[in-house]
Amino acid sequence: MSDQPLSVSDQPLFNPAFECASREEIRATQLRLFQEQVAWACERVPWYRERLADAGLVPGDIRTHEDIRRIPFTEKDALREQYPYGLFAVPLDEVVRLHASSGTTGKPIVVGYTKDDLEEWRYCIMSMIQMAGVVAADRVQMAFGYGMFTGGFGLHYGAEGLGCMMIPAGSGNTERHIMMIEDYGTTVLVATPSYAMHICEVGEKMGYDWERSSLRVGLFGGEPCPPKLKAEIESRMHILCTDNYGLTEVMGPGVSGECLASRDHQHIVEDHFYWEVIDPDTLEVLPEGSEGELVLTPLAKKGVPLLRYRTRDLTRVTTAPCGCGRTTARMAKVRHRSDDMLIIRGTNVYPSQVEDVLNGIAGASPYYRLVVDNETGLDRLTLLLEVQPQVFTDSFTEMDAFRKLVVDKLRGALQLGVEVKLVEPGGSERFMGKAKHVEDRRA
Ligand code: DLL
Repeated sequence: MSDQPLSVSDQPLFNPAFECASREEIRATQLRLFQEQVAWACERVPWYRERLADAGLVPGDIRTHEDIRRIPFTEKDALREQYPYGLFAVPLDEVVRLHASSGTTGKPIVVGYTKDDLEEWRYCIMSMIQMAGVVAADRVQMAFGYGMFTGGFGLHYGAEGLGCMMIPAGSGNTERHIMMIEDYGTTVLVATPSYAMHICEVGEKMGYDWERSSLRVGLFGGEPCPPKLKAEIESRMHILCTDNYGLTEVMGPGVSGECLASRDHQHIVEDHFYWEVIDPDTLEVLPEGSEGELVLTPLAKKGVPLLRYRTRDLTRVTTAPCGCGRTTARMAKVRHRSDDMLIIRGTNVYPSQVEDVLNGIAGASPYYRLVVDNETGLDRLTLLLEVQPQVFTDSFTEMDAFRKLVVDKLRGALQLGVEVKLVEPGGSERFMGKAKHVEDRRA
């Protein structure tokens, strides 16, 4: 297929009346929808009614954006404690779909969607994938699983809604994915970036020529896409790799997505999500542009309304004009979460800091794993790093010199001694969903 990604100027807008409205209009719409959500949550969910009453509030008290700050946050624990249906705002016979996110410990988070919620979700996905240059003529191949995870069904119905040919391959069976791309003329791949990288490698091993492939856009999300991984995928698969963000609790994918003009930010679908950025320690709302934790309130969700949900994802948001013409706010790519910080012998380390170091080392692949243990009684951080074929040799001296270079760079950046073990090309685990980069073996 000869179609090239659309240029910014001829990219169609999904809902220009809102996406290009003035900031004042956007904020006014958001306030009105927020007020409706507060009223809905308090009327239908006793838990919210009590929480607001404890804060001395009734829905009518929310008159301005400043008033919103008086509403208590909702935390993940509340969703766990109310498992499965405690926060549902409609009778269960009005719920037409359930999704869940497993997390690492305890009960899953369960969310329910009414028919209207599914329509709203479809809207969010349609506007988000259109930002990435996806058009009705595209053939969209799904490599997320169709299960309780929101990625598969969420993007499926949105792409279908836009008029795309949807190819519901699902995750796994990587060789078949490549065959389908070739045979069906797939133009858009939906996957986690980790799985996209794996599909790329398997294709290369099969002798598939990505440069000649019909594929032109990747719609990637569900996990951070570090710059090095993005660059690898773009150059090896010859596609435009776009990133989209979301989380089960507030809906799933469709919260924000990359446009063609602003490659390191994602436009928030602001008629469906109210955003705030807070300091995770003081819980104060931060001024625009500061890095902090993203707090989201879905503005049209009827099944399980959420007020001021603490996502734990760290980002910064700007309302500066964007080259694509949209006036909606943009969030910087999420690289880490406030709860994925490791404390090693008193030093704070985010996996994304390690990624940034690796990014600057030629020969370091995007595949790595951090293992933390304290077998000796002292915390120890070990990096298992896969090397790229161009630096892999039989020479122990050369490999050890490379290893020492990585140790030195990490010590310089993190102020911490990290043990580094090198893994041969192709020797580390590949993931079909979200990659797991950290293993904390401490008790
Ligand atoms: O991952 C929803 C989703 C599916 C988004 C497909 C995009 C595409 P959960 O499984 O609940 O939902 O995980 C949500 O994943 O709080 C972030 O920490 C992380 N995350 C999701 N998308 C991105 C992204 C889905 N584009 C959690 N960049 C979120 C960085 C992401 N992190």
